[in-house]
Amino acid sequence: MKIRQALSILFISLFVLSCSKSDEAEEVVAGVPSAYAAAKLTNDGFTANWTRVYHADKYLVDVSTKADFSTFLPNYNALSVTALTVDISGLTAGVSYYYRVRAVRGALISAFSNVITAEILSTGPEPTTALKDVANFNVGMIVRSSKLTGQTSDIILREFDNITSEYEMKMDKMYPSNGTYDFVAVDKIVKYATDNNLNLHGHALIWHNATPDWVTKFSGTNAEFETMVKGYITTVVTRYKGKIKSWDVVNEAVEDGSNTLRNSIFRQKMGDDYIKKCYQWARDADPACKLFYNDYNFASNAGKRAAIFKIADDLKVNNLIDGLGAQMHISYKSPAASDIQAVVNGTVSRNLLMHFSELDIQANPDNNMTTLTPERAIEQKNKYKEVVKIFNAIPKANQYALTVWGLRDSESWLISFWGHADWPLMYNDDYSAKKAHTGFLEGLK
Ligand code: 9MR
Repeated sequence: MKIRQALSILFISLFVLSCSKSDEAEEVVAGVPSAYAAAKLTNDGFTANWTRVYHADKYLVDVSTKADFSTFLPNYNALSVTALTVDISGLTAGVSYYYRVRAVRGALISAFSNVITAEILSTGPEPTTALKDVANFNVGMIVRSSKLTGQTSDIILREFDNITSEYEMKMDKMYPSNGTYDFVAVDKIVKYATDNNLNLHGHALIWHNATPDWVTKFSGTNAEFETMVKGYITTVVTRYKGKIKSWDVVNEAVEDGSNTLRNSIFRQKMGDDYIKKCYQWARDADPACKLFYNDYNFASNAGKRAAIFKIADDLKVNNLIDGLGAQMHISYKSPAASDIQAVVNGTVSRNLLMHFSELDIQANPDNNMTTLTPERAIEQKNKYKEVVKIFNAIPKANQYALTVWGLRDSESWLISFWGHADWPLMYNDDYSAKKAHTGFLEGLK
């Protein structure tokens, strides 16, 4: 009797155990696959891929040209696939497709995965509609005095209506030795801007990274140093009064990490209010000139953003600032749109002009590519679009310009700065437009 009792307890326990196991399995198969970004984009297809769902027998893949899947591509309405990937082909270049996946086990079907957008590469060159013809704001490009001719100039004149000197309007170039100025390059750029009716943004009077040696090793007293800086700012701003419509007076004054004032030679010799003094001298020299403060990591670092706004607030009390430059040396994956928007919101709420002053978008920030892949070109394009869209939505009265920091990829400062391949700009080396350029245009819509 005891043995029979023991056996029946054993059977009951095994039964309960097996029931609870199959319950578990049912729950698991109801798990939803996560769809990954489309891989291997070509001009007629892509590879859809997704995460494995435990115990699933197969997956059902939908592909549509509508984000709400109100219609399906023939053959791609619940296409049954046992692998975790399927090649989708026969698609049309330039069209966006959407895909989603479900997992199946026996009669059970999971909910839909997230929806992935795959943009099929357009064939042929990107459209070269001139940016300035479509934008309702000034579109800027950097220039070098030695490259104001040929195809570079053709593109500048076709696409842009605002220019910034990449390095020739900095103290190390304009004021190479005490008492001796060199304005040859600047004069050339000013003439180019005037002849071609381009707005010229001045960049940058005071920047710790472009300070000549004789200034960093200044031998006189602090008072003499200050007189020298006043003389320099007054001379330069007066010389180009009415021709250079705006200046970055102080560039990158905030220290990384601490977000306090960088201990530049200017701060050491002139004190914490060196910034205010510099803006006052620039204002006195050309009261109509728009004065900007310009810095990097303005979007990506909230602490730095606050420090920059504090500088602006202090200057604004005395009406010494008109605008803020957010450099926008960013990557295809960061900062988030909300952080870029925070820069805009803080600038607009202070009623200052906004200059996205040095836009370039790294496509290879992790240095894991040797050529720009079609997928990454699209991700980069989407970031260009996002940035332009945010700038385009700024109230007219607060839009100054959106300046791109370089024309062709190989000319970008980023290549030597990071020491590896990247393609951060809107033009290929053969002067053809990249997808990034199309992204800029799409951001204007
Ligand atoms: O792109 C510029 C590079 O060609 C110059 O050698 C360098 C020094 O003058 O400045 C680069 O531009 C910088 C800009 O003036 C300020 N923000 C950071 C930019 C990249 O370093």
